Amino acid sequence: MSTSKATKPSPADANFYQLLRQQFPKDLSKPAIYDDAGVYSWADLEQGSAMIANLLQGLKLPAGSRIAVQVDKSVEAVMLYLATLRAGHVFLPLNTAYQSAEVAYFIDNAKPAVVVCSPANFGWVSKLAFQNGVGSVFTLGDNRTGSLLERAMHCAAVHTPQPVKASDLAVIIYTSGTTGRSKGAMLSHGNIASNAQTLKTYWGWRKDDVLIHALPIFHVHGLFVAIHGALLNASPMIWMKKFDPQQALVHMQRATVFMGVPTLYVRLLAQANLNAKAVRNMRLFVSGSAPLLADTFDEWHKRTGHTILERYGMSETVMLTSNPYQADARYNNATQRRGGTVGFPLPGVTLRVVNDSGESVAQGEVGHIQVQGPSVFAGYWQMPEKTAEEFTADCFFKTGDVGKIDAQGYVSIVGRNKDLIISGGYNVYPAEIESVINNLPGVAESAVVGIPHADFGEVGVAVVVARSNTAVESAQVLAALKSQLANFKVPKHCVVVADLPRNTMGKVQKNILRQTYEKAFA
Ligand code: MLC
Ligand code: AMP
Repeated sequence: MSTSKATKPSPADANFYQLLRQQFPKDLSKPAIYDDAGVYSWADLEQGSAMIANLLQGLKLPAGSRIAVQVDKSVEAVMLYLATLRAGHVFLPLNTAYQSAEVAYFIDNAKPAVVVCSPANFGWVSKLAFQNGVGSVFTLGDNRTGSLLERAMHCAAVHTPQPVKASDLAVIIYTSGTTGRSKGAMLSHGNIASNAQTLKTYWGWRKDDVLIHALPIFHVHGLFVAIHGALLNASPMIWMKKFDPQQALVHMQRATVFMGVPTLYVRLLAQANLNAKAVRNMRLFVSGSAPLLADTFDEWHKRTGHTILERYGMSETVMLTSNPYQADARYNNATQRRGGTVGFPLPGVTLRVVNDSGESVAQGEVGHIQVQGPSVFAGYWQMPEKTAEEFTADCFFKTGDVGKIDAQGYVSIVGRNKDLIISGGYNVYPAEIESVINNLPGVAESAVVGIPHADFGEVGVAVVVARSNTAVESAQVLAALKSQLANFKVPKHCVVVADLPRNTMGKVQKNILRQTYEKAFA
């Protein structure tokens, strides 16, 4: 079988794997991924994903079945992603930090046909899955173990990708909501393909590029921006299971592209041996998922001579804006990557800033960011009302971010009108944490706010009020949260107070709490 002939896909032949496969190098024995365990070739990716795709197809699931995956980072997990695309099913990645109540919600909401979990979690995950009517539960370890590979080993290593339309679903990414319950953002083959192609050109991917892959693969940044970028350019990836700044510096000797959330740059800057010589082979440093502080941007330039390229995106939209890599003819051939900005709307993206009444604001004025474009999602999984609320009548998506556009066209994000904390690149919704705290014995009410933090950018602080005549200990609150929530959601500090500040309408004044605890991690 061969899908390598570069033909234009027909409308029913928009399987994103097909597009990726067309870009694989002619010589499939070349290295595709350098992992601690060895080197994976392009043939390994093609054949490994074919075997898993055949296994999935052998299950005779309806097209578009959800394949929920909560596994540690591995190359085989990438094969499973590619296999899901090939088989015409929908990949549903889950953060490995999620605990049973969180996973139970996703399984109940998404009704996956297949769940793949790490061998260590098989007991509790399979119980949840079978209770919810999931047909098959497989395991996949990060050391090539587990029932998924054992079963796939017996399947054929050739597979023709299922024909799909560009509008058919490829991935559902869950993003928490202000109500504390996650919404599944539905992304189609067309959404992810168009964004990957746009970034390939906009970031000037070169034939000799080598990407350091240092991010988790259950979110848009690591799964789409990084993996799609490398695969679509036939560039090898150096695979890091977990980010380690010293190891990353070693890899920079032979890599050219690095992508990270701001925390990774902060941690790299803490290394005494980070200097221009250490990164002399590098071409491009990309940052996103959270605001990059001006200090980090400036310090990086001073230490390495490189200017970090900051871009902005969301699970619902993939990438929306980017600072220029090369002269952007749409903006007077601007080449400058400006700290504190997220650059220009990507080609094909329309971005506008509006006031509370939905009217466009004057240039330079702050307002709500709304977007339209080929990578903007189709809506939230089985939440038509929520989807309708998040789109304007003229079909712009309301990002929930607040920003402005300057005279040269650079977009800056200055805040959010969603109550959201972004910690180390992960989203934490205070409402979710507050509802867990409020259910703890002895608690009357609580508020969780984001406080500046040198390493994670922002972290949560929980402010708790006890019921009258009841004693509540902060340590107990934190321990209870740790036992129920993904670790990154647990506030880094908790204080018990007599009452919460409120305005005349009775609403908790979170701005006052933020000011009060502003220096908690200074
Ligand atoms: C880990 N911890 C965190 C945390 N990560 N706390 C707050 N925020 C985080 N992000 C906590 C753990 O609970 C633990 O606490 C302690 O820190 C150490 O855990 P660890 O697992 O050793 O942490 P570490 O491996 O150092 O992880 C830090 C990190 C990781 C920054 C490398 O968080 C990370 O990979 N972040 C990237 C997230 C990402 O890819 N986002 C993209 C989203 S897509 P304790 O108390 O248990 O010891 C998106 C769209 C877009 O936003 O535009 O890209
Ligand atoms: P997620 O839901 O995990 O996809 O997170 C998307 C959110 O991350 C966006 O709505 C922004 O609030 C934030 N974000 C992503 N990139 C940037 C950036 N470069 N600067 C500031 N915020 C960002």
